[in-house]
Order: sequence, then C-alpha cells, then structure tokens
Amino acid sequence: MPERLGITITKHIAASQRNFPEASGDFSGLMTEMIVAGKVIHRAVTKAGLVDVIGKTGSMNVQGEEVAKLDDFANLTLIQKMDHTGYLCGMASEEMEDLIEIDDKHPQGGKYTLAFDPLDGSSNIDANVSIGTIFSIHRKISDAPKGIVDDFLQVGRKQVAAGYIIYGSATMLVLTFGNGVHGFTLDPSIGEFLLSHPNIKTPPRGKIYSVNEGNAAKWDERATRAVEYFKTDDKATGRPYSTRYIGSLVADFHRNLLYGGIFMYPADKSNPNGKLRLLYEASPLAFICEQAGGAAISNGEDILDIQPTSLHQRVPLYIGSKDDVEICRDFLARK
Ligand code: AHM
Ligand code: MG
Repeated sequence: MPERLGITITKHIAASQRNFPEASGDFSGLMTEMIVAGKVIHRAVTKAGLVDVIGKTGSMNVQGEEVAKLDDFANLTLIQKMDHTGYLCGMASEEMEDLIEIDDKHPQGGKYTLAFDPLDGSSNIDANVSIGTIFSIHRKISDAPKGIVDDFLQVGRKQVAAGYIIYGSATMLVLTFGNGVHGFTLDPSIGEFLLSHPNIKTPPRGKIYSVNEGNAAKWDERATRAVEYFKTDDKATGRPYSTRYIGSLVADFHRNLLYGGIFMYPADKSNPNGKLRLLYEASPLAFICEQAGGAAISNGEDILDIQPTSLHQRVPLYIGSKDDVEICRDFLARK
C-alpha cells in the first residue's frame, strides 16, 4: 500500500487559488518559487556543520551587524530565485540597504512586492540553534513601471501573504494568506512540505514570556512594569509565567504561537525604536499572529496599522497571546 501523503503545500496553494476564480496564477507561482528558495536554504542550513558555510563573511550589513556566511547565501538565494519570475516588481531584504530592482533582462510588470529577512537569528547559527526566513507580500500600488519604495511602505494589514520558514529540529513553513494560519513540515525524503498543523490557533493566554532581560536597566518604566506583571505571583491568572528566550525571533515566536505566550522586544535607551524591523520581521509575524487569534502591538498601536516610513524601520514589539498583549497595551498606555 502506498503511504498517504496528506495535503502538500502545492495542493494547498492550488486550493487557495480556486477561491479566486479571477486569479491569474501569478500569486500561486510566486509562492511556489518562494518555497523552492526555502528548500534551498534548508539544504544549506542542514549542511552548515558539514561544509564551509558557517562563520562570518567579514562584511557588515546595512544594520551594522556582521554578516554570517549563511545570511549571505540565503539572501542571494532568495534574490536569484525570485528576480526572474516576473511576479515581483521589486524586493526588500534585511541585508540590502536599497530596494532590489528587477533587472531589465528579467520579465517586468510584476504585481507583487516581497520583503524578507533571509536568515533571522543568524547569531545562533554556529551553535546549531533554530533560525528562520521571514517574508511579507503586498500588492504593488504605484503606477511606476518598476516597484518603488512607496510600494513597500504599506501598512501590514494590506499584506496579501506572510510566512516564515523555521529551520529547527524539523523545517517548517507557517503561512497565512489572510484566512487562517497553516503549518507545513518538510519531509526531506520527498522534498515536500506537508500540512502538519492545519488552522493554527494560539491560546488566548499563555504561560511563557520571552524577552531579553539583559536590557532591563535600559527599559522605560512602562515596559519594566509590563514585564514585572508576568513575573508576579498570582495563582488565579497562572502567574508567574516561565521565561523562555532563544534570541531567535522565529523560534521564540513559533514556540509561543503553538503553546501560548508573549514575546517582547521593548524600546530601550540604546534602541529607542526597539531592535526589530517593521517590514520583514514585526509586520509578517503580526499578520500571522492576528490570523491565529493573537495580537501584536508596538508602543500600544497595532503593528498592522503602523504606516511605515522607511524600508528598515525598527519598532518595539509585543506579540503573542491576545490577553497577554492587551495587558501590555494597558501598561504602555499608563503614565
Ligand atoms: P537578526 O535579524 O540580525 O538575526 O536580529 C534579529 C534577532 C531576532 O531573531 C531576535 O529576536 C533578536 O535579534 C534578539 O536580539 P537580542 O540579542 O538583543 O536579544
Ligand atoms: Mg532579523
């Protein structure tokens, strides 16, 4: 008897497209190419300990951080896999200061923008800790012949799709097209992502808080009080919560999404706007989180309502179980 394969990501994309009879197939094509890029990065990540891809390149990226070789590889893989598809009008990457134009030698007229963090959590690579690729897709809005920065400066609520690939004990793709969140686990023996976590819903309240408490002395009082809340003993509300902090956003977010909990990266004296980037970190994860029943805020405002002003803008981030995020919203609103 042949093994039952279940629902492959390919089948899921095709089924989603059938809900839009007028669809040209461009979006499905875009997702399919994106997934191939993810598999290529997965292959490199799983081989990282075997071949010469770990370690640093010696150069700095636009955020002034040292670029790990795998970051470089993931960035190039995504650009080279996506630039000639004809589906995109441009790309934005954490690793590239400027918008990535689609070269004239490739098909033009793409209807979508793609913003990505090619390999988030890369400081963890050498220690074999989970890392991930995060991406966000919008429709092009300008009339310009090629994508321009304005096409990327759209609120998160207008995302057409968002997702992340986590390279962990298994490689998983978590995806939303704006009608629920589904998780697909890569079966490396057949090279396909299979639907393993249909319709993910995050618990309304968690038992975990995730924050880099090494920064506590630099937070303002409101952030400090919010974090204190989760550490305070109160049986009725299941407190204190447990701390879990990997320092790899995708991994911390993914765990909290499944188990319930809150991830926080508040503003601090060294990072007055927080550390994490709006367009390709906070916004796609916020879209996924809301679609799973959770919430995501910055300094009180929903992440998905923030009007971006630049490609690499940073924002404070509180994301996860709805009740826990609302508690933070309340603390942040107080004087
Ligand atoms: P990166 O995009 O350079 O990998 O940085 C983002 C990472 C996130 O994965 C993680 O949540 C955060 O930085 C951890 O920061 P810190 O080391 O300050 O706690
Ligand atoms: Mg990152």
